[in-house]
Amino acid sequence: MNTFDLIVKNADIITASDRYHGDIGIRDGKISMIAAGLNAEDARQVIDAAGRMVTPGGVDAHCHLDQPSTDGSIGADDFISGTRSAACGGTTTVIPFAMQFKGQSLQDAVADYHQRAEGKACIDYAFHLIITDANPAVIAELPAMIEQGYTSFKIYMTYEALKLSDHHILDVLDAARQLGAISMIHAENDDCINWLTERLKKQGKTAPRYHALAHSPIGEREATHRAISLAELVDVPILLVHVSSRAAIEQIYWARGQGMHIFSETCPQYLFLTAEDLGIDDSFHGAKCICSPPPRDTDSQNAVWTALANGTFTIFSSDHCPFNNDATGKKLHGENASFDLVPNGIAGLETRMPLLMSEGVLKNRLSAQRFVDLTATAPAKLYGLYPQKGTIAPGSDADLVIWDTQTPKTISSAMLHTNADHTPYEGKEVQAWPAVTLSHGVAVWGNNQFHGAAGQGRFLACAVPFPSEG
Ligand code: DUC
Ligand code: ZN
Ligand code: ZN
Repeated sequence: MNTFDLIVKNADIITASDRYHGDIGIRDGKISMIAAGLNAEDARQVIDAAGRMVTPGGVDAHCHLDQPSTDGSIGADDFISGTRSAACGGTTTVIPFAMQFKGQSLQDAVADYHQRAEGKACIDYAFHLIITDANPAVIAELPAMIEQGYTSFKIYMTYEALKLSDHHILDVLDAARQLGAISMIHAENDDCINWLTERLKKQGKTAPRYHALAHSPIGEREATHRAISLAELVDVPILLVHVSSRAAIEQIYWARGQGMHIFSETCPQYLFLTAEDLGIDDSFHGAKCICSPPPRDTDSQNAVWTALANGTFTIFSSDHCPFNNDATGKKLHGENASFDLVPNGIAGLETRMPLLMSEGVLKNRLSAQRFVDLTATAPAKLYGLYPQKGTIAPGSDADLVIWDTQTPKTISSAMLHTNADHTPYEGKEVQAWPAVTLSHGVAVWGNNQFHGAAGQGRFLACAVPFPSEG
């Protein structure tokens, strides 16, 4: 009998802290041994990774799959197409959202999302809760939610159907503190957005490009500072999601300097798109890139790169939330709809890892170890999945990416595995793509083909990130 099911030989192994050469022995879906010179005859299968970086499979901790929208639009990806697309881009764990409708119990919300995921997910998944109604009965449900493995709560400061008042945010933060959970905050000032939107519309400025003006970085900065202040009041760590602007980054940097436990996330759209992608004229074309917060200017792009490299950002996620460019999605209200009626969100699960590897690591903006931390290790730690996920170590799941950095690729919608009918990165050149993605030691992507199957992914119950010491 073979000792290993698979050996990945001659790998350039990269973790968040190390880079070294070795062979990775895999058995029963787990990494069982890492050593130099494992005997190929001890394995049923061998992959020679000579000259190739091998990183942990990505953990994409921000994506929206099969999430019903409050405006009737329909997201392009369900759990099959979304997780298939993730696997083909090197992501082996996703943490989408289970969104509570106002008036719904959290228990009912998670039951609904389990039905959406079961038998469909091609890679492993956990859930964050979106809390839209923080009444006392909902707060009282949180200990049971934690017990069941939902240890992160997303809170919105904007969007009429989702937002919480500062009072209710404090209630959730207080509960998170007692339970050792992490709250994820969408920080944009709702009144600023509504006031600016009204003013722009009165001036007849309704094209997609005005979305970027309505969602001003000043509103993002104010809400970021307010979220930090609320967390300071309660004395609890928070994570600021999808941070887009230099102004917001400066608030986070300041708070860290004060010793506060502020974690933060950014996304590919804030590195590779600008407000100009929403249009430089009044055509509707730019609706494809409407997301919130919107892409900013090159100054903010530079600030995002710096904050990724210097540790201000904790994690790098996609905020994958694709809508087709038709009446189910971007054109829900027609081809000339005002920007505020266009569903927010873009596709990003499949391109997240290749874009950051290509433009970050291969262009020397980030070390390979920092890449691993941002895309896999830090999200696994923050959301209570480490060390099962997010690293290359004996005992960890054999979720790995073997990288091809020798074959240039031009990103096109046709080559991707999402159901979305477009990508914001159409025509962009990248120099890196997974040659092979392993999930539990089995190739789900290789030879430019998806080899996974619906239902292969398993639900992961998350541990609390901040357990009490006592
Ligand atoms: N903004 C969000 O907050 N969520 C989904 C997509 C988006 O653009
Ligand atoms: Zn958000
Ligand atoms: Zn989101």
